[in-house]
Amino acid sequence: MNALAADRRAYYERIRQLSLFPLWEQLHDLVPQEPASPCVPVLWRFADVKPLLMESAGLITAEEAVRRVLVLENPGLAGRSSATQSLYAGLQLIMPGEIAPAHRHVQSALRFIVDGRGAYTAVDGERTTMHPGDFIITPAWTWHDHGNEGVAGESPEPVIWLDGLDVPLVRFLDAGFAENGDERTHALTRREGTSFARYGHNMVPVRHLHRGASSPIFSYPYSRSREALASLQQREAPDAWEGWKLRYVHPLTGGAPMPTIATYLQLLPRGFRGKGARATDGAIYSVVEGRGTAEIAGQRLDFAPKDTFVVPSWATLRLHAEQDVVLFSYSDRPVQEALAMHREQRLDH
Ligand code: GTQ
Repeated sequence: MNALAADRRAYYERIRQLSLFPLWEQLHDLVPQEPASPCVPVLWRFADVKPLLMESAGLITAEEAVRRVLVLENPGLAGRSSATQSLYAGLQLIMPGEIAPAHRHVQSALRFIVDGRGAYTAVDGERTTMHPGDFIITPAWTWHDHGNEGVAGESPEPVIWLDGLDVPLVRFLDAGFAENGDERTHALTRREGTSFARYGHNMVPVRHLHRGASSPIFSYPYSRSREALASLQQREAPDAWEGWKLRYVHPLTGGAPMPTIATYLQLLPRGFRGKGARATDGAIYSVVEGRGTAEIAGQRLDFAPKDTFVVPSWATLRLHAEQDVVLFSYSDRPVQEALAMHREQRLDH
């Protein structure tokens, strides 16, 4: 080491005592030329995770666990309970007869129903029955509990859904509050289907206007969303990058259903070979129908129904479909758009 390098080292050590360090050693990391996320492409096969989730039911009840969830932690973000830098993902299991008790928190949550029938979630006094493929929201600070009473006349089934929350974002902002309910279940004040009847048909009540940053629709049923994609498929050519892709909306604003998380459903026709694109919002995908491949930053991940995978920020994504494929996805795009920093780039191959 030459004299200057030694002097610098000694100086750095001295100023460290006062919690100071020289910007010039780290400027390139603090102000990168483009995003270089530590988040990595990753896929969780449902065939691997389901047996482990079922095993957890023998170790802990939903009641004791409060939420019996296996967290899908990005290997590039170890120890941070994060799927991407801003968003959390987990697979939650509720066995027949169980209740996951009422609580509320500042974190916004979505449920995307992956497997099984007969469970419900109750949000702010209204129950919603879960069906595979339904997208259900739990807006910030709303009371919610989950249960599984089965479907009348059918044998009871375990129900598994994907939880998507803005947990890392709220932690980053140090803005998290939560509380438990006094009772296991929060009192029901509206009949099931009320929010959808009021707001789910391209109409809204004249005298009952909901105010709030989040959608008054708690459940966006798969049957309706899938039908929209099927009828588009019959009427227009697919986009060369993303097939037919629709975003879920807050019916009063046209924006995302919750302020921090955008959600999408897309259909890729059998044989589709998408062109590459990248965006600053990394995303978590849940496969609803069909097999295919996601090529993410050059890495090929083969997916099947009910698998979950992560596309990091600014990683180039190419989607290939062996069969008709339906993908649900969520990202922090509304946050980036509110802050005027969202960018995307579409490649022509
Ligand atoms: O269902 O309320 O996966 O509070 C993580 C935190 C689910 C929930 C999670 C939660 C929930």
